Amino acid sequence: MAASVPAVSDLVAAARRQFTRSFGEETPQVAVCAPGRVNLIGEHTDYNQGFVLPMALPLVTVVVGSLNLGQDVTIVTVAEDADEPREVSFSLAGDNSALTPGVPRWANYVKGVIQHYRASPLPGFRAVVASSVPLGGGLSSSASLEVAIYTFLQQLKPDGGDNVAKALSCQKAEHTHAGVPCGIMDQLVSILGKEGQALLIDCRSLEVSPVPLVLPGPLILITNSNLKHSLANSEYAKRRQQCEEAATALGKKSLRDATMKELEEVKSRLDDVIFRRARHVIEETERTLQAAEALRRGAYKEFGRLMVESHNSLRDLYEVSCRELDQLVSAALEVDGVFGSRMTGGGFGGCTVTLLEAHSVDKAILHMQERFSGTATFFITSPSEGARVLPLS
Ligand code: GAF
Repeated sequence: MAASVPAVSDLVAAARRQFTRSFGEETPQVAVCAPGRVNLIGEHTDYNQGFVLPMALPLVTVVVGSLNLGQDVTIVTVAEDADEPREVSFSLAGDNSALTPGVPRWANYVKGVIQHYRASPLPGFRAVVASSVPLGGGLSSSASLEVAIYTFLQQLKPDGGDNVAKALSCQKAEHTHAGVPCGIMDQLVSILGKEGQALLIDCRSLEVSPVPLVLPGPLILITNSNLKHSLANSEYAKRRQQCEEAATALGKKSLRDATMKELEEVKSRLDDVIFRRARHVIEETERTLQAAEALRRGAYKEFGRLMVESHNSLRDLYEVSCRELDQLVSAALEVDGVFGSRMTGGGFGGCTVTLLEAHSVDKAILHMQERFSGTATFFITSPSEGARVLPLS
């Protein structure tokens, strides 16, 4: 059975209960949320200035809170599996030393966003964070926290309201405070997500074009392997560096500018690993454009085929998949009515995404459960709204 996605109002209610417990007040002044994302195709292309096709999820991070009179900040998390202190306090007075990354690690995202916020000085605040985005599950729990905090701060002190600049500030927070040299996809889709639409993002111009998912159409099934990935400790930074090496060898600013013909021409001068990394990026960028076109036409079989090609390339050329994700994808593809399936996000654990006919959902879940060596969780999802301010009654 697919799990149900918790309602945003339930998360807000949980955060408000904690707010009352922690601060002794009934009603916070502000409530906001920002979603996680699933990437349909275009993996490891964003930091190569290529294309990506993600959509915002109904899974969100909620922040509720109020302004403090001074510059003191207290934040409490209700995250279920936080194995670190759930409360952190610091002062924004003086230099920025209070914002240095440390423990608890979840608070580093908050500190990073404060540090890179586009208006200063920021007032102090007290806030509670609650999230339905699985932590470390490849669905951008970190970007959703960054964007939720930024959106919350915008209610306390307006920053001019430019969405792209907001995404870039949140991305910077991830670079400086989580040590992950991520691209821009996760933050941008968490801000700009639209109900019923995937977003084709040009990660060079940062232009975003909506790609409607027409109803009644196929469904999107997310399968969490529950194998936690750790981007910071993983090979993510190494992949990025390998791509830069390939671009330099090709005499290009980024792999976005390279063609397979040009890559073949320098093959003899390139290390085989670098060649394979570059090949993935060049072909994945092209696949993403084709996939967006296929989705617009409702050509789901073609879209599914491109998803599978993407997965195979991530497995064989980019080497960011793992046995568990491969098992889940292979199992999904054995079921009638499945158009395509692939790992999604940075890799090394986390989730797969599967496009399938509505009548095949139960069969697909059962089959994946049977074939999978671990314990997976499943949910059906649809494209949802990006970051927003929530009503408080
Ligand atoms: C992670 C990163 F944060 C994104 O920027 C992107 O590179 C993705 O991995 C891989 O496509 O989610």
